[in-house]
Amino acid sequence: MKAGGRKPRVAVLISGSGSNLQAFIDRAQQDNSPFALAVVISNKADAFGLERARKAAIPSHVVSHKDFQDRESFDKAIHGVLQEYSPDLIILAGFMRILSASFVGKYAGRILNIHPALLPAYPGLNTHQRALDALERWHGCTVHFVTEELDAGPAILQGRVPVLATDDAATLSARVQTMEHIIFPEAATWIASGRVEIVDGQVLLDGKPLAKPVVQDWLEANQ
Ligand code: 4DW
Ligand code: GAR
Repeated sequence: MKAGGRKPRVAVLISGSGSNLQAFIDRAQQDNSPFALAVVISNKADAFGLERARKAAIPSHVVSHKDFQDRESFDKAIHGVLQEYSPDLIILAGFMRILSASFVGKYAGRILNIHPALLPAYPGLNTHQRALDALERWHGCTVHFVTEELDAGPAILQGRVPVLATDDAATLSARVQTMEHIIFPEAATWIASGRVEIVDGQVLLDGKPLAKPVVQDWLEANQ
């Protein structure tokens, strides 16, 4: 990622708890951090992630979707805040508002989302319960580039976790979230350090086309 000789700047968009934001804060605070956190934006004033940003001394803004008549004007307001911080990369960390095609176009190839399933399996909501209901043996999370089509942009990295016989949606979700906190900053590191780029909609890892996302297994990550 070209960032004009400085560390790539990351903006994190949140709506809630911000545990993924915390994983980015922890990574950014390490000595060899490949990126700097420039700003946190929440569409909800009571998101706990705002508290995490405050503790880490990262500027934060609330842009409530309720203050705008339509999606375009909400997105323009988000864009306006982002412009003050000139981010190189935008992280959707549990951000729950659909961004319009024109917004996504302005930041093409520079927006990442984490989805709590092994895409293309289980797009949409309620993924953990749906995986349990289908008696899946494996579940997980996917970091992907955001395009205007939901849960469908090119995937970079997946975290795979076992589904245990004793799991309910809460225990499965907790295992998946542990993996999210590992792979999301990792994927951002690949982009910030120039290992991953997107060219004509195709993800390149170390210059080679990535036909499928890299898969990181639970056991590997937690040994
Ligand atoms: C996502 C997809 C749909 C909704 C919420 C989140 C996944 C991540 C994401 C957030 N914004 C995005 C994405 C994405 O993948 N692609 C784009 N933008 N372009 C969803 O349906 N949200 C609804 C509201 C929920 C709420 O406020 O609680 C909505 O109407 O926006
Ligand atoms: C995460 O588990 C993420 O996978 C999910 O929201 C949670 C946010 O948690 N995202 C989606 O469902 C996107 N469709 P956090 O606020 O603690 O990071």
